[in-house]
Amino acid sequence: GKEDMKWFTDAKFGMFIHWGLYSQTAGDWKGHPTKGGEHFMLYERIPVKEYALIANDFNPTEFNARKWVKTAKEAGMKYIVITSKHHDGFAMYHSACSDYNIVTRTPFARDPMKELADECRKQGLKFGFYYSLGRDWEDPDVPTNWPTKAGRSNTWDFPDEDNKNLQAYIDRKVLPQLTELLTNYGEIAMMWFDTPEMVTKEQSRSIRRLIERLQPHCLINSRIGNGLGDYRIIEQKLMNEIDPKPWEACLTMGANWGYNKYDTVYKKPDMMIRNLTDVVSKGGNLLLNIGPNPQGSFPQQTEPGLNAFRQWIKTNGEA
Ligand code: FUL
Repeated sequence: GKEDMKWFTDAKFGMFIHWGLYSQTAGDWKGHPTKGGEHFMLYERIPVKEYALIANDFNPTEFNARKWVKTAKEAGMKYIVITSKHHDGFAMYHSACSDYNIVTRTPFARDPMKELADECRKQGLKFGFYYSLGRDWEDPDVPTNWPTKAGRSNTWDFPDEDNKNLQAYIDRKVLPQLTELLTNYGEIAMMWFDTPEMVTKEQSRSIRRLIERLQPHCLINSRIGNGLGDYRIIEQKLMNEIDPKPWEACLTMGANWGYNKYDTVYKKPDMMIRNLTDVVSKGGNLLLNIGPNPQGSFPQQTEPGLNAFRQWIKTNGEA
């Protein structure tokens, strides 16, 4: 409902976190640098079987939910949105319906989504999940057929694009995983979908219905597809004019969304502050992204920006 939008339009500023197996490889694959950042599995056409082996090394022992949430809070951010599953299909939480998940497959064996959800509640931040919808390179039934045929789906493991059945994937993975995410983690403030691509209106509707049933106050971004979201997002750009309808700009601090060790030049702190004031002055929210490193910490390059926000808030009050 309309009232559910209020915390969002009041919030102005949130933290986006891209964290997955791609954070572990950090821009390298078999000794060479890769293109595509967190999309390198697609760029390199890596078979799921091989990509899955990254999980054996995934052990971010420095991960500390209390610290992450505190860092966001001190920077003036009011909510956190984190990748529960990116395009690679790997669940960053304990999923019972797919063993391709962090608890089952990695030596880390913890559910960081649970720890973060609990910490956000404790420290008074809203918490939401990113979920890659129309791209999943682990599932055999996800065609993208866009922008050119087979442009963005896993055609090396699963070459038969024409016989992929998106509905089978939605029934087998999407709806069950959304049910888990909206049942086992307390109040979820938003579902932040990505890449709806081939998802039909009826499919978007069924996803929306499920969310409304499980968590009626959960906001849904526009990438649920087919005009069925509650608010609009823009990616890696700013808005030209004031938009009175709720919207959010997502920007990343470095060049990639997921951690990449070759990504060393981050936005200057004064640039980030100008981005925030620009977005807020036009009626939007800024969702500013950090990609945690293989140890499970925020990269040191994020510190100048985060410090600047902390200082700025002291002087100017909250955005
Ligand atoms: C894009 C994705 O392809 C990127 O990896 C990232 O998640 C960004 C926020 O959305 O569409």
